[in-house]
Amino acid sequence: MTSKNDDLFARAQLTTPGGVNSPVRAFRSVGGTPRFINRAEGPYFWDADDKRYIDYIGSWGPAIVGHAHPEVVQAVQQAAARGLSFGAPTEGEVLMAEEICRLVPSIEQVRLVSSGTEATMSALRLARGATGRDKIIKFEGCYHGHADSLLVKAGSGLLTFGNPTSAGVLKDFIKHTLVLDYNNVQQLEDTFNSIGDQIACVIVEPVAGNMNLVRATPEFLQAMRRLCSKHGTVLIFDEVMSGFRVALGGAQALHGITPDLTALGKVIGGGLPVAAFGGRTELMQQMAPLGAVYQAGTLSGNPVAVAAGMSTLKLIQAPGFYETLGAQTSKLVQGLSQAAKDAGVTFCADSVGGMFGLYFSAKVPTSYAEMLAGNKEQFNIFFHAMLDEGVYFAPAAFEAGFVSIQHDDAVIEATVAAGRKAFAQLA
Ligand code: HOZ
Repeated sequence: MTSKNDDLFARAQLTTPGGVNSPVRAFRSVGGTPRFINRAEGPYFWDADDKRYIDYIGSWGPAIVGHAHPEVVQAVQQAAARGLSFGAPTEGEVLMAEEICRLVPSIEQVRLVSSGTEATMSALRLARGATGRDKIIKFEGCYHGHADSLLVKAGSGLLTFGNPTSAGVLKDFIKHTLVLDYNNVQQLEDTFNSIGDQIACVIVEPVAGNMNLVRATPEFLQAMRRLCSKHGTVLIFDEVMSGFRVALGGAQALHGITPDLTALGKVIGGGLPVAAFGGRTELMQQMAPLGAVYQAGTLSGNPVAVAAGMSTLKLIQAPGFYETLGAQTSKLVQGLSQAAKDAGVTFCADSVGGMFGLYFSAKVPTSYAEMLAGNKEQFNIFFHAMLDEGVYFAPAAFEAGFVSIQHDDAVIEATVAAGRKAFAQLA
């Protein structure tokens, strides 16, 4: 039987590099034909052949209230009817800035942008502008979008395709980027002891979601905070994934750590392009038009995107939202872990709030090296077996997964039942 997914993929490759507009979508790591998604609702989406999948990427995080939530759709429709884009300020942007500052106390002022890449890139520029220093620290396996100076030993698609540092990034652009090991406190301390006063910023995913899911240890984040404060270095939490996902206040709320700047995205756009960076007023006021650090965007604070984001931010504040989201995500990882154990497959899983990781290894990884040691071949077999059963996980072993509030018990149980069949293929 011919598949519309195959047809679309063949056509797409004629006019688009690799047939996709973002590399991981191409299924090159797992093999096979990418599914072309036609529509989505709640915890499900349907491909071009009208096959239904339980969706565990949720647009890589934004679909936290489920796909096409009626309130979000209505907010978008109403905003669109008032005009799509003005290139001038709107009340919605004021409301969103106020809401972000209220929900994330480390953010006293915020600038809205359109993508996580823009948010981290601008935060980096601000840190360098504010400190007058060149060097930055990032951690191996963390992915902060595709700005040049951050595309070094990065996770996500770069890791998936084995090119952790992108071609086309000039050595001159990255000579100031120091890459350290995630969760290695001693190495961080040694680096600060030798060149701390030259470091503009440390940027970190406080829950890494681009090398599968790897938690930062409390000691690691606390050391980072202490060392940055001591040396006048700006601490940037990249919470594009973890923000409003692992808890209402993000990973910084879970850890009780106050970064100087935070990058946000995904959930705050509710599926449309909104991202943000923000932090201490004294720092943020160095941005143009008040200060000398420049950043701008025609679609920044777009009224339709802000409407989607604001209605999503309202829905996630329903009583018990994060308790339910976290509980459902735990049920998923526990159910799959039990299914693997019953089948005799070496497997484990972890979750933080509504974000999870699946690992074909004996223990949950705490570092990039441990994560790389997982059995990628087994993941690929598992991925395709689940896909056949109508369950869509991220098409790469080095990505985190995402659960929505619409993944109820029946959905989780159906996933675990599919998992039992998939693990049986690996036993
Ligand atoms: N870089 C994203 C995953 N970490 C994938 C984005 C996409 O393909 O939509």
